[in-house]
Amino acid sequence: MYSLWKRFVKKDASSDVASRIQHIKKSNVPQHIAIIMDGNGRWAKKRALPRVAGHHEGMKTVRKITKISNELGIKTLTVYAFSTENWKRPKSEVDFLMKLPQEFLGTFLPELIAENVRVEMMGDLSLIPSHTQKAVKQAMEDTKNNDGMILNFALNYGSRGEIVTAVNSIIHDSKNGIIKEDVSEEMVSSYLMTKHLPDPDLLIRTSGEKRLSNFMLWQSAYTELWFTDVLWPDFSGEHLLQAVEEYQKRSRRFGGV
Ligand code: V0D
Repeated sequence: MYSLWKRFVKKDASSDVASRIQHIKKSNVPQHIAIIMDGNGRWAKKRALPRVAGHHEGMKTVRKITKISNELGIKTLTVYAFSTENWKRPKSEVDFLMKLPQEFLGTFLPELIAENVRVEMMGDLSLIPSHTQKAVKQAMEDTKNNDGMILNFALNYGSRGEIVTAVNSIIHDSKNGIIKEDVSEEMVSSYLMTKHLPDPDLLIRTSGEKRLSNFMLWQSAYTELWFTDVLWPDFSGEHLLQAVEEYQKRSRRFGGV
């Protein structure tokens, strides 16, 4: 009877989130995690709610996962908020999505500042509505001196477009004599929107699809990929811990000589 009780207590303690965080932090935490936050529409459909209700719930999940990522000691979290392909959605849905940054920042920016998080963006901001631009630029400005975790939003981002822009800039700088040497991998990296960031160590995609969908193609050359059927609004700290634990197992297996 006693040993059964002891086993119960032990099991309960080892699955405790706080102790798992401590365990994870002792070895090889991914520096940079990138997430494709898929399944918001499906989450809403399952509940007979409009698609935008799923997007709204997904926004709250971004906040939740930012907090636990910070606690884990992750240095950069990049989330795919809006792709260059997402403009093809109905105008009413796009209009709703473009209000989410303001709501997110209005609700959570004070907490992010208190947690020393720096908010950054990658993507072509010039094409998003000016009210959205204003909110995200203000957030970047308000957090630019924070030296904790970077929360990097991919907004109107597409990886092939990013690479094409980089190639054109390289050609431009070559013609102007700013670049004299041959193109190298390091040079291409230094012309991407992620030039100041390490490549992602771990890429998570929720909701069952197993594709990169034009997200960080160059940067993900060596990234560990982790897929789950869980829909983004249902994604929890528990799932993030699972992904990071799996990442640590893989890098222990392949990392050693
Ligand atoms: C909808 C799931 C936070 C994916 C998450 C403009 C689809 C919720 C932001 C956000 C979106 C962006 C910038 C910023 C602060 C917050 C966001 C969009 C969509 C598209 F500075 N969630 N979120 N932006 N969704």
